[in-house]
Amino acid sequence: MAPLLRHAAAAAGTGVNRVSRAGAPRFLSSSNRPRDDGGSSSTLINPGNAALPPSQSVPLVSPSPLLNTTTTTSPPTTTTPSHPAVTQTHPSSTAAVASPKMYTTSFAFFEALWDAGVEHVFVNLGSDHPSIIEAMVKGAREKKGQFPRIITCPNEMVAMSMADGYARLTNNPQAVIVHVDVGTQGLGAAVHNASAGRAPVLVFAGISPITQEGELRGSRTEFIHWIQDVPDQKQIVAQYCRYAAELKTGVNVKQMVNRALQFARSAPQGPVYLCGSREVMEMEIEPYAIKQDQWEPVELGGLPSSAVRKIAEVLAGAREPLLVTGYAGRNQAVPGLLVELANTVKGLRVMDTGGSDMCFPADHPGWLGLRYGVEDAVRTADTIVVLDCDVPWITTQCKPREDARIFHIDVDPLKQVMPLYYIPAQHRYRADAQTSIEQIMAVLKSDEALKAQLTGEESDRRWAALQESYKQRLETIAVRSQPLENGEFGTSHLCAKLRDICPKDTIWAIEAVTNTLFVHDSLQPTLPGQWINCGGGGLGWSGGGSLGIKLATEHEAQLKGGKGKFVVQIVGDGTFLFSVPGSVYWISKRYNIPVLTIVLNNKGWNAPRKSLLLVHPDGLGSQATNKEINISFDPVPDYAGIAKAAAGGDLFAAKVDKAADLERVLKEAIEAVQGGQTAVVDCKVAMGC
Ligand SMILES: Cc1ncc(C[n+]2csc(CCOP(=O)(O)OP(=O)(O)O)c2C)c(N)n1
Ligand SMILES: [Mg+2]
Repeated sequence: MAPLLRHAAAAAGTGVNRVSRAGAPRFLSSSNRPRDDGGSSSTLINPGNAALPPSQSVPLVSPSPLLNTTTTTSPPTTTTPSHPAVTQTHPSSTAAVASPKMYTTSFAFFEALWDAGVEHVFVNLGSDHPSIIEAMVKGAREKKGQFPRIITCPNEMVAMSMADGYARLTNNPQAVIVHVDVGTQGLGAAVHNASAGRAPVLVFAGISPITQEGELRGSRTEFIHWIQDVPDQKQIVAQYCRYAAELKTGVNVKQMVNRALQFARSAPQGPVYLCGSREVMEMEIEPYAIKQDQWEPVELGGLPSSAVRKIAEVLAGAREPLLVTGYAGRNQAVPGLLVELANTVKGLRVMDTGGSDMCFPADHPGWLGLRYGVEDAVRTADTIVVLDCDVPWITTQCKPREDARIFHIDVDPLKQVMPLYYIPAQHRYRADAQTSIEQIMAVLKSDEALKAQLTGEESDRRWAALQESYKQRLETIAVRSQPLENGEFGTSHLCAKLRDICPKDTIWAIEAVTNTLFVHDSLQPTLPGQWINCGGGGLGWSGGGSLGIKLATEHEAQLKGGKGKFVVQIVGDGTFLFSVPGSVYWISKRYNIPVLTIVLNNKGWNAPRKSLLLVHPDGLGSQATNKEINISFDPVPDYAGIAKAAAGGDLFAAKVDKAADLERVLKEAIEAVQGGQTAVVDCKVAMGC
């Protein structure tokens, strides 16, 4: 019996052109894209497999022109065993007789992705993917312009980080295809990063064949199919995923894909994982469509009305109000709303905690910059609103006053995947940031008593004090951004230069570890979406991440007939090596994705020393050399050279160690990138500035 929705293709024209909260178009739905699947009354056939069990066999009805009922018109396939242990197992195996036009689970999977707005699939292929490869070729040939673009990724972590970067900029999930258990493990820290960074990404991996005697097409044909058969493959990444499931049949693959995407796109957004055996992915099914507009993510509400009034009243009466955030800028409408709030509640300051996104612009006097949980304003504030934030302060280093009024508004205030989490908030709400701030603003603007409280002398005094402290903050940063007397320079100077000479709307992809605060202070991002920080703890995000961001900005601009923004990756030297540069710069060259990479070369890992000193300030290691505590990169790798080799030599590679050369080299690198060539500049940075 065919699924009910199988004949819903005609009705599926109800898809809507979804628009993000920030107003930017997010998806091209099926309604914008002419389909050419030949209608929905096609036939499910499996011409060569007499052994097909009843659960996978569907009666023949009027054959679709897309489906070929004869054995095959393509050249006969010869199987070359990839391992001496490979044997041909069962005469009914259909591997050699499959029609090139067949409509399989894999093909429907790609259709589902496309119809859901997934336009790129980052792939690392293997023996689990014969039907995936067939589907990719069929799609490229038969559905030109209506089939996801496939990007070959020689390393899984880079693939996932690309999809992650793309999603963080656009909120539009892309897909990653990897090889069974080993490819899933190859995703490595990228799954952690996507989860921590609230990046919606759909990962699919094949599962080793579930039959071994040729009972079904896809049955085992290679030695490795035994070796890669594991008890529960999805458990490798499930704890980082919003949803992890196995495709057990092809007949509802589109529903399963959309269910996964619904989880990925519902707050808190994050990665999802699907896996399916070769046999299930090979299964021929009847072409079908679903009603795409029925698969929107869950919408989060705002604050209860009593809470809106309470927060508005406390903010209006606060002597020293503070807002701490980390992800609120993912919705690019929020930074502007926070500016409105800070212009209304004069004296409100906003601290970013580097969750991921630019949440508050550096040109507002309430800007405290990005701080990792340590900032005087946290110690002195009498009212704190924690808004979409994981770590507002680090209690052992810095904590709020005992009598501070603390409100926690978050899409995930319980931090459901963290075993240990609590903050001393009197009130906590699961609510959407934009809606919540709009609600609070509406009360502040309409209530006469509150309006009176927010204007007048006291308010003017606070505003003046805020301007003064902001001025001092900028002066401190400017002093730190000077080159050193010995002609060298630190990260602050380097980033001040970058800010001066890169385009104003540059998107910064940041993984600067112990230099992050200097980078943020000197770049002073002001535009929503302009700053994306890894946020997770799995080093190596920014290589793939910056490529994904560049791909996304180009793609979105092209849809409007324009050009994408300039993208700069700023990365620690240790982190550069974690990012798998051999893959990153090959992909950058292969797919013409030009980005500028700045390597912060401080000769190794500074972070472990900082961690050591926080616990053993006077311990043995505190006096030991970097070499002795095993954090030094000596001899120093040729970072730009590694990238150039990966790009087949076509890459702008440079090193700078003198402030006098910096501007010239950076300008050359920027020019190269604007001309279409990726650039890597290895910058020797002094410590602590
Ligand atoms: C995948 C992974 N491995 C190891 C670590 C532990 N770790 C945290 S910071 C760091 C050093 C990073 O070095 P670098 O990028 O040079 O930054 P720096 O410390 O010099 O600022 C390491 C190894 C990690 N976070 N992630
Ligand atoms: Mg370093």
